[in-house]
Amino acid sequence: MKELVIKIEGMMCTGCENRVQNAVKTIDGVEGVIANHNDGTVKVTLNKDVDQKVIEEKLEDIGYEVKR
Ligand SMILES: [Cu+2]
Repeated sequence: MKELVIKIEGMMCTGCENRVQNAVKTIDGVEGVIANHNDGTVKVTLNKDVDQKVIEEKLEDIGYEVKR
């Protein structure tokens, strides 16, 4: 089990957290997602190898800026 922590800009409320969580959960290999709008983190637990870029692109697709 691998965990990634990605920082993004633009989450303002728990609605955003849910939106992020639901979007990232659709990616194959993602076991769980916890988004926190207070610190802008998205913690992703993986059950197989997933390129971090795939997750970052998904976050950008739904309108958040990934901090690299
Ligand atoms: Cu929001």
